[in-house]
Amino acid sequence: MKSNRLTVNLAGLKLANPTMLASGILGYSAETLEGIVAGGAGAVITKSVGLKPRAGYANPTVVQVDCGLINAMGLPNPGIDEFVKEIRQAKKVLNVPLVVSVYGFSEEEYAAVSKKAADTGADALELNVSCPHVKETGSEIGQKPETLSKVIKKVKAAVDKPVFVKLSPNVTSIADIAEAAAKAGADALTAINTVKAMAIDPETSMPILGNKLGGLSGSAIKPIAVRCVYDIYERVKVPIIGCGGIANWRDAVEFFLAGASAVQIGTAIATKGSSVFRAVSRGIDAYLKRKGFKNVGEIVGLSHRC
Ligand code: RRO
Repeated sequence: MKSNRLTVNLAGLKLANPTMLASGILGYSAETLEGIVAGGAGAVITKSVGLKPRAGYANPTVVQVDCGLINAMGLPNPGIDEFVKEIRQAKKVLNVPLVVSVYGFSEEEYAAVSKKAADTGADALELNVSCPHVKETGSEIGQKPETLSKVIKKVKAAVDKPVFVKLSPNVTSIADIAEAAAKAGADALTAINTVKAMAIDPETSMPILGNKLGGLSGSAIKPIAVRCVYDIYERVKVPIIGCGGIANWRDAVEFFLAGASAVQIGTAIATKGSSVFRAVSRGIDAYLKRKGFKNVGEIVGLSHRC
């Protein structure tokens, strides 16, 4: 939908509205991304891609629980050399910014994958330093400030595009991690990735997921995500992208008030379909109009006044 109230400049990316597809449940083919944009997303983020192809974990990889989903996909992806074909195609058909989510097992890998994605046309990178259950990448990098800083600096030196950094809630102080990321040059911080979780089947007496441990997403984690955004906003000046359990305009507004400049939606697509983006945007627009605000930027961090 077109409304000046909804436009956002996010670290140089111009968004017609502040809703973005979260990396994770969808986003490999240009065709699926096109469907999400048709549903009203202001930007899209791909599933995480690495240097080499990865099969991911054995099934089951997703389990539905009260108020959400627990997933342990295990970073399945075709590898960047194959994925550049999708980036090229996506750039041809999408009229919104395309952000490529990147992971690696070393700072060199993060930089190499980021460079290939940027050279192929990605408008920005989002570094996945927060996947909760793959060894030697994801949160194993994002929970160590020094390692995280090295990764970000290496990527920033390799690309000339905005670098977003997606943070994990599974740490003692997300504000400390956010500060390290900001000092290393992150252009925006995404908060949050999934919360470490598991489910056990009483009949078999066994963990349900193939990997046993997974990450919880959906409305169950929204209050955790709002708290994380609030904590980060208190500490750093870098723009924040809120993510975690957003399914309607009220959820999105809560994140803006906590300090987010844009929001990502993922799990809600499973129940609401891709039109959730347009529905959320329309609701935010109506709220801003009713409250007399000219642009969504005016409500970012408003809950910090006292
Ligand atoms: O692929 C996954 O299992 C996965 C990833 Br990369 C992530 O960042 N967060 C998550 O919950 N699952």
